[in-house]
Amino acid sequence: MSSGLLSEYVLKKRLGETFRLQVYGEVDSTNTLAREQAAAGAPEGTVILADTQRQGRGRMGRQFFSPKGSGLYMSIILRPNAAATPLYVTTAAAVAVAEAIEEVAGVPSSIKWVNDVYCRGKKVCGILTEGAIADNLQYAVLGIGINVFPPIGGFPPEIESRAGAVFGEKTPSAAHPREELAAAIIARFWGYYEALSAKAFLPSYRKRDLLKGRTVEVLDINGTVIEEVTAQGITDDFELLVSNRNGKIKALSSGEVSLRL
Ligand code: BT5
Repeated sequence: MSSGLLSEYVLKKRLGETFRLQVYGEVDSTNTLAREQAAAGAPEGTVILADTQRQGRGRMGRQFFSPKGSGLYMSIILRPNAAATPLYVTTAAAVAVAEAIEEVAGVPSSIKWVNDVYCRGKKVCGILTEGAIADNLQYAVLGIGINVFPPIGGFPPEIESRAGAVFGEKTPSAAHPREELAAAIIARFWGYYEALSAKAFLPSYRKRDLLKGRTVEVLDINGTVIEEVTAQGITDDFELLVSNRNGKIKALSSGEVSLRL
């Protein structure tokens, strides 16, 4: 199901004047555009949204499939203080997305450590926070990509088994579901971001922890499987506690490894 281009009017009506919204049809990547604008001095709270991306990016040079008419691709420019690490930005955003999906679509959602949101066992959202660091964080760009509806023509074969859409087969009751979802995410994220170091989103993250109790494969940055572990939950600093076959517990850091379910 497709709902055409995003409505700037509806977004502005929901979000008011706090944010500087820019709504595009097609861009290379909203994160790239936001980084260019941030480097040129664009203020915090600039939000760039697009209906489709030619070169949507994931972490470590991976691609993010960004077809038109069915998804939400947005980037928010932030100028965080020293206490606000990219990891806190990412995890606050993951919680904001999961909560907004439940609010707008009524679909339960969970967080796969640390930057993916899942519905019905499938990845519906990926988050990519990028920053420019001089003495401290000059700016950060928070990028969020969501499959709101199943894409026209389906997902590409290489992600078909793992990717899903928020609404799946369900027909949304709202007139502007993508805009409602975007507005709910931005508003919720902003609430957390304004007091980021207080980590008010931590209990909500723990409630939605997809991995806790599950056995997962740990991959290094080259995608090589290092070991199989059981996830035990996250620390207060978003490290993942895991136990190996011998029951030995250690903490994994999100910058060093990724996980496969
Ligand atoms: C992410 O990376 O999932 C972060 C994606 C961030 C995308 C947003 S869209 C707005 C902004 N502008 C950008 O250019 N990027 C941000 P990662 O954890 O590395 O996951 C990438 C992997 O997810 C790929 O290698 C695929 O396996 C899978 N994938 C790609 N497209 C997907 C999609 N649409 N839905 C679900 N999974 C997908």
